[in-house]
Amino acid sequence: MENKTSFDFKEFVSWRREAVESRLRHYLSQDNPGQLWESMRYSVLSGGKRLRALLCLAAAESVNFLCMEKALPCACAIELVHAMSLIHDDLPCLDNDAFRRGRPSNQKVFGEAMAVLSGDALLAYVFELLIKELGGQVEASTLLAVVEKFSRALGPNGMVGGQVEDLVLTGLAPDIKHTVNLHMKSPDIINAGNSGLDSKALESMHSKKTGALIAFAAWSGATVGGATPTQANALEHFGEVLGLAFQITDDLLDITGDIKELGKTPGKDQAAHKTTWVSYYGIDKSKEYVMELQMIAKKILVGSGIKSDSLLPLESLLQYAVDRMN
Ligand code: GRG
Repeated sequence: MENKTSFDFKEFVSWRREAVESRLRHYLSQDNPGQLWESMRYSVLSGGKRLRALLCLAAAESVNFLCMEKALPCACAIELVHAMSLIHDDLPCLDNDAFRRGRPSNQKVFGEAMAVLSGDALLAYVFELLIKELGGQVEASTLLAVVEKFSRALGPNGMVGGQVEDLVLTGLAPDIKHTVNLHMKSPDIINAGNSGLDSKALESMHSKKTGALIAFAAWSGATVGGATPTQANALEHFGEVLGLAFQITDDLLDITGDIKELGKTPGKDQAAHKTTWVSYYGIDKSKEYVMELQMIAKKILVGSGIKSDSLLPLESLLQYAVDRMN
């Protein structure tokens, strides 16, 4: 893609991050007293790369360069849900992590019960906000499509389903195989256990657990920005591929990263005998696959029908997702 020098990625990111932070502070304003709001603010307003929000805004701006404001509620809704998933992920019943974003995790500060409840509250609040804030800006049919896709990205066919597949793959949920069998369409995974694991099972888990929300970020931004269905679908596909590259990078960082830079405890996957891309394929093959995914994602952008100059932020975000140190 030409004309790379005229695009300043640092400036793009810093502007939009500030807009996202400011809107999130507004949504979780100090005017709301009490421990529940405290706990919600603690986790949401604790930094983070805001990659999903940036992706949503970049997708929106790729089809309509004046629509950052319009896409902001959606971008923030995604970050709110992402924060809730991190709160729950750090609970003793899942990853049992004491650190997140460079400070004690929510459950360590507010206790387990409040961590469960603030995650729940965030999840419900997201839909209240989205309907109120986006509802005034887009057609009702667009809002409905966004809400439907968002719910799907989070539920049994998305993040929660992926988290359950993760438990099953890692052998941490032997007793629920029967239950899973009743509710999910992933017989490969259900029958795999650790020994029969294959790349399909890993991709299925990653694409639901991490990829679904990232793909939704790209699709929703494009849709709110006024993309044609073909363009929105192309960016969704781009998000899926970026999501997988991002997750494999995350698995690599768990091995190669350090606690200061990561802001969370490295080595947790290995310690918990977790099934990750890296534990299955090794470091070198995983890195090669990330590069391959990058090429695929770039091709999807080129074939999206969107002007190449307008795609520069998305292309840079792709690079950032795999070059990051945290
Ligand atoms: C959605 C209802 C509902 C429940 C959540 C706990 C759970 C169910 C799912 C776990 C999802 C999860 C935590 C996946 C890992 C994704 C991942 C790689 C997170 C790290 O994301 P970064 O690096 O974090 O973008 P920052 O801190 O930068 O925002």
